[in-house]
Amino acid sequence: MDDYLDGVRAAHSSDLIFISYHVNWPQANDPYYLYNSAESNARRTFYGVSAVPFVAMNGAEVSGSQTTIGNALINAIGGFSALEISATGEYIEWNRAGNVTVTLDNTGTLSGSYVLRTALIEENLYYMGTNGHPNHYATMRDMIPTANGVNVTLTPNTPTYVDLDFAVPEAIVQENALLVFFLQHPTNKSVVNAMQIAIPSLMPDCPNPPGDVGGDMVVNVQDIVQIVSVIIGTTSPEGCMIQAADLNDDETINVQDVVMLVSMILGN
Ligand SMILES: [Ca+2]
Ligand SMILES: [Ca+2]
Repeated sequence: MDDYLDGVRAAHSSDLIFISYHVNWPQANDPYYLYNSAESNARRTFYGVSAVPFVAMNGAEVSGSQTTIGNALINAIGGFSALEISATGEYIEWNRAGNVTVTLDNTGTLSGSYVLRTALIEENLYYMGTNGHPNHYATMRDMIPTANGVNVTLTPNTPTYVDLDFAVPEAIVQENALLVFFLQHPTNKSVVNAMQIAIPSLMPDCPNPPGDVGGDMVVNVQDIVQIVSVIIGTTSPEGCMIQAADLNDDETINVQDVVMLVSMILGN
């Protein structure tokens, strides 16, 4: 079943968004369950799952043969949604934190209470489970801010905006991480729409060169003053400043970076 769904997913990667919640069976020590068992359990309980494999679509279980399940997913592609989800924001690789503004563009008649849920998922995990399935995709690592999501009240023909702060913990490979946003009805569990955004696409494209801590596009003695002020805490570093200051790319700004900057300026 897992292999089959992986195939469906690969064949329709631009149309289908998956989130894989790992549970404690058949294997109680599944590392992706143990990593965030509280939120995996919260999602399992929400859907009333008591056995796996379990596929939920629009809040309801899709059961039957794997072909039946796969076809149900494929047939849902292209379905109309009166609400579009988009997100913009910034993620700073260095401090592994970011912020996004999610727009729920309600161009139709949807109204009332919904829940915006956001999952931080990780692709391309490898762990040989007791079920013989080693490759794990779209694995839920964290729910932002929690598995409860954010309650929103929709008004017809009116966009709703949700601001979210998030972090990508050390255990997760940033380049393989994505945020999945989905708007869900709180009781019938139907999903109005979903979208996902890759974490690397939120990383700022810095115009300033390495060493240009001040951001004036020139690397000179002023940048030494600026990097020192970052280190002693006089300046709180932001996006491109951080990237330019961390010259040895070890995700820390310290005296080693100052040494490199000085030698850069001296032309050594
Ligand atoms: Ca500069
Ligand atoms: Ca450094």
